[in-house]
Amino acid sequence: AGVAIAEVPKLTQKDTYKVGFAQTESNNPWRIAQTNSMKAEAEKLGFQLVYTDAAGSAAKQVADVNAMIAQGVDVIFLAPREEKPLIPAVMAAKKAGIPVILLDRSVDPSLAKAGEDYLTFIGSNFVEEGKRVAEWLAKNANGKSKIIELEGTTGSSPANDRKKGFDEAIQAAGGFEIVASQTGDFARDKGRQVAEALLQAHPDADIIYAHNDEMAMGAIAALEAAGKVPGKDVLVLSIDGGKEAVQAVVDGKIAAVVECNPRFGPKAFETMLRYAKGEAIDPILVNEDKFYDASNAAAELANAY
Ligand code: GYE
Repeated sequence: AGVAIAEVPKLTQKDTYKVGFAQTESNNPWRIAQTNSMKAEAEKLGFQLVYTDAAGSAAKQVADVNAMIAQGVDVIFLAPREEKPLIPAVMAAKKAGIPVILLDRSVDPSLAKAGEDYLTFIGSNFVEEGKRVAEWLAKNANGKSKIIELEGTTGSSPANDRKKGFDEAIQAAGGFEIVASQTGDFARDKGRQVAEALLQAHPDADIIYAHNDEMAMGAIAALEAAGKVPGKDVLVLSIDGGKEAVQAVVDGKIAAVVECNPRFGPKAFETMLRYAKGEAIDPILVNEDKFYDASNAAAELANAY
């Protein structure tokens, strides 16, 4: 008595499925690419997709998942905006007998477990992404050393892990100093505003590390407004690797970008179908990410999302 059932709900094999996809927001090209990839794959398979957009609100996203449960979807793909507030949604789906697959962001591992409360997490290794940025700097910063870090959405797994991976690797490299680290909420305008304020407070900063392309583009606007030349006075680095950012690498405004692959559709639905067949699913399914800098950006531009 009082012991939780340590098992993900089963998924029966059927000809077609009604599938929920609870998106977190749609304010950037990465999100749009992810949504398009999910919609295209559902269409290809002839599955009905119940799509919701939480518009940047964790509370709305919980309500969206509850609405999907009420509609009786077979499975829920969830891109949890933040690590803790979406736990009740994961637990409600489990209780209703609906398997959840986490896409692109994860939930707090001390509060919900893969293979128990949800099936698996499909996405990038964010610690590794942050580490790759730091390792590039350790080799190529050319004496630049004072870093402004623009963090993603507070409490989201990519913001937590991109900070962890970067901060640890940059400390280990030695010779660098993170002079300020503040959230820009993964958004362009917020990134611009925060970069503007931090550049005023730390005029000697010569590196900006942004947790995503949107904030990097905002930081470039802030630098230019302050009369500084991105790529020359200040190195800008980011994560995501959308077309605009890869073009900025070609133009010399962004020094390097770690890709975060947004094309989830094929892998998401394949995983769901393997589960329905009764196959064992790994607790984490890691996406492969490319890396762009001046050495390959022009050649890779056409492949960027
Ligand atoms: O980097 C960002 C998006 O969760 C990995 O969220 C995703 C991040 C991505 O809004 O641009």
